[in-house]
Amino acid sequence: MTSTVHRTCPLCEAVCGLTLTLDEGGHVTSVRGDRDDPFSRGFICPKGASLGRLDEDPDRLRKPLIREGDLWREASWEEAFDTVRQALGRVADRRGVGVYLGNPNAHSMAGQLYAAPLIKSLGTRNIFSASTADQMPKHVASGLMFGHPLAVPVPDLDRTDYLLMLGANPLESNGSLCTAPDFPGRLKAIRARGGKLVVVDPRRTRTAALADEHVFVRPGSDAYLLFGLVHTLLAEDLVDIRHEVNGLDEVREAAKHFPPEVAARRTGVPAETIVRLARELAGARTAAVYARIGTCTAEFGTLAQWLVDVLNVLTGNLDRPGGAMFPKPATEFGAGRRPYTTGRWRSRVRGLPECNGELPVATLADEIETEGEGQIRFLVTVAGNPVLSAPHGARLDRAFATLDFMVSVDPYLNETTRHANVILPPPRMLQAGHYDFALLGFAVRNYARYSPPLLPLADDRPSEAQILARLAMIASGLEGDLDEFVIDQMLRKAVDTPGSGIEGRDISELREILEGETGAERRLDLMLRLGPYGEWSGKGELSLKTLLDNPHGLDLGALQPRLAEVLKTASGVIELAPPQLVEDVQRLRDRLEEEPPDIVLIGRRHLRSNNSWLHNVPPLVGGSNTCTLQINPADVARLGLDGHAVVRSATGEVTVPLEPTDTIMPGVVSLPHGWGHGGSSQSVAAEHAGVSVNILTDESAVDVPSGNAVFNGVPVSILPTGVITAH
Ligand SMILES: Nc1nc2c(c(=O)[nH]1)N[C@H]1C(S)=C(S)[C@@H](COP(=O)(O)OP(=O)(O)OC[C@H]3O[C@@H](n4cnc5c(=O)[nH]c(N)nc54)[C@H](O)[C@@H]3O)O[C@H]1N2
Ligand SMILES: Nc1nc2c(c(=O)[nH]1)N[C@H]1C(S)=C(S)[C@@H](COP(=O)(O)OP(=O)(O)OC[C@H]3O[C@@H](n4cnc5c(=O)[nH]c(N)nc54)[C@H](O)[C@@H]3O)O[C@H]1N2
Ligand code: SF4
Ligand SMILES: [Mo]
Repeated sequence: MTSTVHRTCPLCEAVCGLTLTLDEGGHVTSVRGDRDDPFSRGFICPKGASLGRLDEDPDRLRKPLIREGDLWREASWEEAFDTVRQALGRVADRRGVGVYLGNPNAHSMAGQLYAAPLIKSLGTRNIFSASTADQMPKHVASGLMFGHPLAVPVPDLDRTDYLLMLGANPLESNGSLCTAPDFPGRLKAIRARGGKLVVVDPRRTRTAALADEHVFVRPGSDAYLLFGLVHTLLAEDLVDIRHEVNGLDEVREAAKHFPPEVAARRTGVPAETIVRLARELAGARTAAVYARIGTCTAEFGTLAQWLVDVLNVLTGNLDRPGGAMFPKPATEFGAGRRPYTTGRWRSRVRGLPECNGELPVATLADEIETEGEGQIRFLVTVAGNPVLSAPHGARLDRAFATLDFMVSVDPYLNETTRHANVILPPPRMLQAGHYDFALLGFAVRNYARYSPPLLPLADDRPSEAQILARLAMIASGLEGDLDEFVIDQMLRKAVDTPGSGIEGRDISELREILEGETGAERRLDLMLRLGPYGEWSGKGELSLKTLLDNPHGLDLGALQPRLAEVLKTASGVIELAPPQLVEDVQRLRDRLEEEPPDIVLIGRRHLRSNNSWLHNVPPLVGGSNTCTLQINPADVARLGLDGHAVVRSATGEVTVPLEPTDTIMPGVVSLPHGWGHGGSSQSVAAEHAGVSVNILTDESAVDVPSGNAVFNGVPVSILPTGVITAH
């Protein structure tokens, strides 16, 4: 007997609905796109199609591992947790504890519901995550402009007439900070309805090839280009501001330094193109500017993210259909703190500012290696592989080896977790429930879908939620049920809040009403009920049951204007020119005076990779998914290269096969990240090892306001192999 089941794909931000066939033994025999999902409508990509292979990868750990010297042995869950408890007991000062949270936490209920209590129980400010190797510039820009780091406007893809997209390649990535299953189809639809798509990228990507226009831009220079656009809008009086804003004069003043001719010099985009794009943006019936990883993980990441929304405001496109809009997720983010600010504390060694309660991963190695009070000696990693993913990961590889103790929650023994003393593996993906707390907050349609666990857990095996809850309880030294504690706190707050749909009601009665098989489900039920469509908000009827009754997901409608609801600035209006950002403009001006490097390195993604961890699935590696250096043929000739080359940066060097292609600008080379496999339990990945680009990226370079890593625009030199040079 086979069974057909449905669940959300947990692998990327597109949240596609999947239809799986399972055999009697619970093995996946087929995976298709779920045609009845109102959001993804049957879309699937090769990663989703391989979910069964990934889920049953024989190299996934089935039991906890304990390391003794260089030897690993399987252990019982009790022994594994006890080992952690004892090691934490030996930590005299919790300031010496560090935490690193990796990207899959954004996709799992465990990460979304239990990482925060774990951090709280550990009682340390040494919190690091993949966010500072990714989107922190957007959070900082949104926090300062709109008052909440999660108030991130997304392009209204399905209705816009004009999309200006920078540093994103959704035909490979399927989109980011813009949850849109079948992103490629949605882009094609813009053109089909007579709209225009412009892609700005140092490479002519598959996304660029699909666009009406592709604009080559020099890496790291997007902030100049965006300022050139702002300058033109203001100079030509093309501004149509539809909201109350502070700081227009300051924006005008700052933009004065970047007329199109100046922007052209640095970006390589002709001044006429900049002027034309500004006019097109202003002239389009509706338009949206959207910029992603290519512009975030860059030297001026926060300035670029800020200017994106300055443009959306100036052109009258913020918060209107077809423009850049704020989603209304079923589990809405909370009030946030007022006013939003960064730098409430600073990192011990480099003095880098805290953002959203965390410190830049670019300084994690400093905090481990530098002696003194608060030196990290005990590290917890959850779903992260910073040895391959963090800037200068090679240094972290060495630093992790010096720790007193490390515990990793991860299904694999890999480049990072090999340094752990204890590895706690979560069970199969199909044994976990799935709700996209984070990603639905960036969705281009309001939508909700819950997938309950499809397979039961074996008796002694904890879910990932239980693993993290257990670690949190060990760290807090408290006894009891973490979920019920959280539920109690949330209910107390809601019944005390005037005007809440359950003001003044009896807490124990409400607890009785909550449904769910697990603590995680009960918490989801509560969040849905209290959320903007929820039964207990007085505005709707949504609860866990509604979602269980709609296994293909629930369409909650097109995005609606809602700026007033999301705006949390102290002034109550949009802050168009936050002082921290205006201050950073000087850095942008200073850089204008410097000679740009001859060759710079950028990254890229391949449809069948997912950061560092899908290279162990045979159908996903090989073919065009390889770790090669894309380089323009003119540079190959100029530098006298052939076959392979040595790429050298300030932090290290690697030897890589060349992939000459005129799709990349001269003076720019590209290596994908997540390669460089070794020392891991992943046997297939080991055969396709590649090299880690993060041997070359420099942790000393950060985007100043956010502390975000700089992966794009890294100065490098390229040398023929066989040439021996002094180091
Ligand atoms: N040079 C360069 N570096 C980059 C980037 C780049 O563009 N260029 N991109 C950056 C970006 S955007 C990101 S998000 C980061 C990602 O940085 P990380 O999150 O540190 O790296 P990943 O490769 O995503 O590692 C995910 C880890 O989680 C494990 N894992 C997978 N599923 C689960 C699960 O369900 N539970 C648990 N507990 N573990 C799980 C995997 O085995 C793997 O060890 O990399 C960054 N690094
Ligand atoms: N298949 C696949 N999908 C993924 C991932 C994956 O590893 N593989 N990772 C997921 C994660 S964690 C994330 S954060 C998202 C990221 O999603 P995207 O932001 O779409 O990421 P990329 O596909 O790397 O596209 C970034 C583009 O920026 C360009 N670029 C580089 N430097 C610059 C620059 O200075 N300026 C401009 N304008 N462009 C530049 C690159 O050439 C590249 O085409 O993807 C997610 N989805
Ligand atoms: S696009 Fe993303 S969510 Fe959709 S099937 Fe592929 S990996 Fe899964
Ligand atoms: Mo990411």
